Amino acid sequence: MPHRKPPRDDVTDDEIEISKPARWAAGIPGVMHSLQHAEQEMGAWRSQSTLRALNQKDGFDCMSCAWPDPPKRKAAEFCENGAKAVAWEADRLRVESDFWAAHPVSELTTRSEYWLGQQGRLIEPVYKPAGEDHYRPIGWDEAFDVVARHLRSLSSPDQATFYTSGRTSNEAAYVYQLFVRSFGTNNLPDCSNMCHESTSVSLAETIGIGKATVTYEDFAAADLIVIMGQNPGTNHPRMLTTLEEAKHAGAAIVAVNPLPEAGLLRFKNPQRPAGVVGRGTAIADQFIQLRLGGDMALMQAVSKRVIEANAVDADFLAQHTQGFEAFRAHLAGLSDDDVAEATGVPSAEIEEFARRYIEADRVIICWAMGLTQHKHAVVTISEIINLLLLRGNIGKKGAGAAPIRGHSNVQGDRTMGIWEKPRPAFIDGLVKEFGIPFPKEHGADTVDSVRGMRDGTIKVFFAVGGNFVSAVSDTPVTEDAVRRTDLSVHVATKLNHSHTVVGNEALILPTLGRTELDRQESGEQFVSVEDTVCAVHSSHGRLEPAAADLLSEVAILCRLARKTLGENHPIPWREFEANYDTIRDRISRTVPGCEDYNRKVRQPGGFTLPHGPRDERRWPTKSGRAEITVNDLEWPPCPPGRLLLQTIRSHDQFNTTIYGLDDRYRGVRKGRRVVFVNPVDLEALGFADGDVVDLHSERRDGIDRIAEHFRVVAYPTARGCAAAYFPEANALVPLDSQADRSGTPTSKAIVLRLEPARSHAVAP
Ligand SMILES: Nc1nc2c(c(=O)[nH]1)N[C@H]1C(S)=C(S)[C@@H](COP(=O)(O)OP(=O)(O)OC[C@H]3O[C@@H](n4cnc5c(=O)[nH]c(N)nc54)[C@H](O)[C@@H]3O)O[C@H]1N2
Ligand SMILES: Nc1nc2c(c(=O)[nH]1)N[C@H]1C(S)=C(S)[C@@H](COP(=O)(O)OP(=O)(O)OC[C@H]3O[C@@H](n4cnc5c(=O)[nH]c(N)nc54)[C@H](O)[C@@H]3O)O[C@H]1N2
Ligand SMILES: [Mo]
Repeated sequence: MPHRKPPRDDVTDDEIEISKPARWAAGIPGVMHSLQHAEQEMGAWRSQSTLRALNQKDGFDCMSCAWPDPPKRKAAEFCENGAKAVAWEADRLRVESDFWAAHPVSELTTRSEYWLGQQGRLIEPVYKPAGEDHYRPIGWDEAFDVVARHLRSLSSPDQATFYTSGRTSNEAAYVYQLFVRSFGTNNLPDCSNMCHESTSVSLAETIGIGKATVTYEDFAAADLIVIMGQNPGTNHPRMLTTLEEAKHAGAAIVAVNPLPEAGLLRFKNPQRPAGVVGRGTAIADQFIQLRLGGDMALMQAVSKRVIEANAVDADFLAQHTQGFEAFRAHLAGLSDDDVAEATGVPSAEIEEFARRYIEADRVIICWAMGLTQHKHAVVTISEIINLLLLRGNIGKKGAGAAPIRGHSNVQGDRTMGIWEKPRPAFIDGLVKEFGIPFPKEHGADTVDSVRGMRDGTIKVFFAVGGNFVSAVSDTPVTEDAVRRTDLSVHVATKLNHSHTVVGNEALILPTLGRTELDRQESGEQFVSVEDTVCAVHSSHGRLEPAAADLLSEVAILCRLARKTLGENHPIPWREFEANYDTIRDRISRTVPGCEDYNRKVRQPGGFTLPHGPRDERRWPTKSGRAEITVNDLEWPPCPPGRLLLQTIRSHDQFNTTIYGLDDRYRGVRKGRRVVFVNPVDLEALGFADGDVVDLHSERRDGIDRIAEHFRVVAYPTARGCAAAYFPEANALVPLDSQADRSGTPTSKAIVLRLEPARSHAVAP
């Protein structure tokens, strides 16, 4: 049995160490750090051979982020954080059978995510019966019986909700949505609801398809790349290599962010000998430090200047768009004072940005959570599209809209039908293929599901992956909601906090990870995934499974379908489980763009899904044209004496999975309960660096939401803004504080009041 120093679960904030934020990202420390992590968890040999297969054409897809693989792979095509994700999954430790008797649920729920993740891989199904405080091992068959019994006893299929986190493969996602819809509901919430939903809503409306309009190759062909609300150095580290290549090919880069993130400033490439010494590559030619939520104003201000300078692409506008005249008229009334208040950015900087935009023939605009998690997120993204359309920057080489997705297969899951609001045509296709009815009424998204559980209309919670209660907002409300269910079920690789927040009965069903060999009746299987630029390819696990009787996600879902729907159900679940090719045959026939899927996905490097606007400037909107939209300017209000708080990721986490307690680039070590505030604001509010405070979130509902005991860090964020880590700060986001029309929790715009801490010692 491998040994590892037992993780400490008693770290207090008093140990937090703060130093200066880094000025550059990824170099020797990046690589060293990842190897250290990997060897500790996987062992030296396994880590070498596993990491070598990561993101190679015949290897497995990295489960960290959705950044694409380059057409020409390097020998080591992974980043520090990908290596951490692999090491975390390929852990040699196991949660052994006696663990469950030793640790009651009431104790586990007080443990940190860090501690839970460090217990090792889950290897057998466990069940917590009603009225008991312990999980206990249970057979697979019995476990499926428990779920099927609950599902069949519901008075309506809508009394169950089925969550997906974006690590699920295309094959598992397809089978999952088929099972859930055969059962009779569209309650298919997913992590997208909390992530890029605002993007999907805006793009569907403006260009007719909710996905990026660029391919990997476009980056090297761009004249200008704008990176808004995204921290690639931590969250998409391989993107830095792409940006570096684009810079060498002549692109300029503008970064728009309230924080001077290390990866946006300067990059030292660990894959090149020259990268690890010397000064590396400066990334951003212009850094616009704007106030949280000021992006809509910035986009409108730049669009206005483009129009005033007569720099629009009139032919493109006439041929491909509608709404330009109304947009021009609307922007004529844009007030400079409003722009200044919303952005906090001097007008000279906006002029410079506008000049760069006008001078560039090919422009890509990238964005991520800094834009999608605001109340006015959808219209903010629509303003990006407006600006791109003005100069024909969609559907040409080196240009386009580039939402950068989070989870490695979040986009593929949607393509496969994981969506609570399916298109009628998609459902019609399923009906035609399988010859049985499927529901069309929209189902519950993530926040709706919490409301349903809270109000008693949803009684069964089922999750394939993810960490629902830690990822959703208003933590105490969400926890309480799940505790009201009759049954909560998690399909997972490792323990997390959601598994300890249980319904009356609860199950944890362990599963194979993406690194592992997946053997079924017909032999070794592979799965497929889609990245953020619509490239679909196969992924082959390499390692021996963590335990002999672990089931794949596909197997779990097929067996559950058989138990729930009966052995005579017309969908061939048994065949699906035995041979994933049979699933892909159905994908070919029912998912647009996936025709001949089995062949195409086997090509080295896979294939790219068709995309009307990108490929041929064909716009699948209602009007058949790209829509230039008119949107009234919005930005988040912040009363005097308050700050706007955003919740972000540290360098040592993947969402709710905490790999370690350091955030190297931001100069934080040994702790996570920190709040970053501009020193001028700190002084004005009567606080100082090093103070310990409670964070209070203010909302008109009168409820005082509190996250206790945070160390104040004086930090060069934009004035009036603050930042703390997710998920520690999720308790501060009110459940009903959601983006208009997309429903995404507003995790980047919380009205914050600082108060001296009432208590001391709080768990990390
Ligand atoms: N290592 C690692 N990789 C990951 C993840 C992880 O947790 N760890 N998570 C994955 C997932 S699911 C996702 S969705 C992505 C997330 O990737 P990111 O979107 O980069 O993640 P966040 O940490 O939320 O960072 C948001 C960034 O936007 C900035 N920002 C916040 N508000 C605003 C605003 O109003 N305007 C502008 N212009 N900027 C703003 C913040 O300062 C920060 O730099 O990463 C994916 N990759
Ligand atoms: N305040 C605040 N809240 C946020 C955000 C924010 O920026 N601020 N970001 C939001 C975003 S962008 C997202 S995407 C969500 C993320 O929400 P989720 O996707 O629900 O959360 P994760 O932390 O990614 O889920 C990690 C868990 O997935 C399980 N897992 C890992 N690999 C596998 C696998 O191969 N199979 C299975 N079945 N399980 C596996 C493990 O048990 C692990 O603990 O959080 C959202 N919440
Ligand atoms: Mo995400």
